[in-house]
Amino acid sequence: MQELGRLEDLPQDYRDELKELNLVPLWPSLRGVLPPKVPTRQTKATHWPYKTIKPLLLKAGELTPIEKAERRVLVLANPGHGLEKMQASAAMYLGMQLLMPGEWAPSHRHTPNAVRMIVEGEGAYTTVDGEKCPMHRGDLILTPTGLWHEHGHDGKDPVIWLDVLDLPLVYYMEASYHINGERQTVVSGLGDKPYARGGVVPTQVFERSKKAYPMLRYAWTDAKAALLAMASDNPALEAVQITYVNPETGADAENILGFYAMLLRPGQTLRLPARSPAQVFHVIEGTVHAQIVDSSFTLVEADTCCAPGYEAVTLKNLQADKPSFVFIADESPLHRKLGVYENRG
Ligand code: 1HN
Repeated sequence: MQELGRLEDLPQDYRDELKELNLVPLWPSLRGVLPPKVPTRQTKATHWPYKTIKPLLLKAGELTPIEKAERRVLVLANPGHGLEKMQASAAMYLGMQLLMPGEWAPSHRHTPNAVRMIVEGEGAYTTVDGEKCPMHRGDLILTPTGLWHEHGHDGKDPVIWLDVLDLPLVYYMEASYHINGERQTVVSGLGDKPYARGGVVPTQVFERSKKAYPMLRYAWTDAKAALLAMASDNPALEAVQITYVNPETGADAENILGFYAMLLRPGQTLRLPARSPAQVFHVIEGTVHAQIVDSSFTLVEADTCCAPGYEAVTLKNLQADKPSFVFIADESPLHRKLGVYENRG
């Protein structure tokens, strides 16, 4: 490939004049922004073991009252991006959040979309758009863009969950902001109940539901049952995976990031193709080995890791006698909408 001219090749007075006028020559930087064949990725394969996070998060519970934190979170920051950027990948933010019994994280809404995957503890809830969503281990709760949300805790033990947001992207777009609100009035009923049976949705006899996000809570008991049914119904099915979708449209549950749950059969090794979006893996149940580029991680329950895009990932269930279950978040909806999605096999 043709070597392009360097900045140093240009006379200093010419460079100074360009700089003064807020002008930059493209050719010294062209290969940097448009590298051959594979993008440059700052996202490094990174493993965050839960056993190292939990004591530090509980310590934060002693050091910082909820009133001083609003959200008591330790951010899972990818060192490839620089820790201060608070990003797991180009578009994904990850954090582990702690709520102690009796605490309340006040109502707000913001432009980035969030989900939470409940890791540990009983008795907490998130109220989203007036709907009180109970939190149990493995449940997925959406707080999509613009919807009011607040967290409360009526139980006895600390509750911890994993937050996944598209914050890095929305911030990069200069579109990230929040509004604080009042404690929400809870409306009766659980929004996910009418959607808990596959293939049937409520009929809108008189008017279409105006809710852009009809389902805000995806119970782990339902997701797990679907995975177990898929696995037993089709023993030859290689990848036993479900996508969290909007049940009214069939589209991804949120607009920017995609969310999935996977069952790895006892002892199964599964090679996931090299696709353009970065991915996050979080073990809901079991023990999984992940091979990502030159890194290999042993993920036990509640561990989280991330993988850059354009790389194959091999997952192996280290349990020989039981399935393991993995929650996956990725940037697929974003890549597909922007037309840059690739599957390179
Ligand atoms: C947020 O609103 C929550 O509501 C958690 O629990 C983490 C990280 C960045 C920006 C907003 C929450 C967040 C966040």
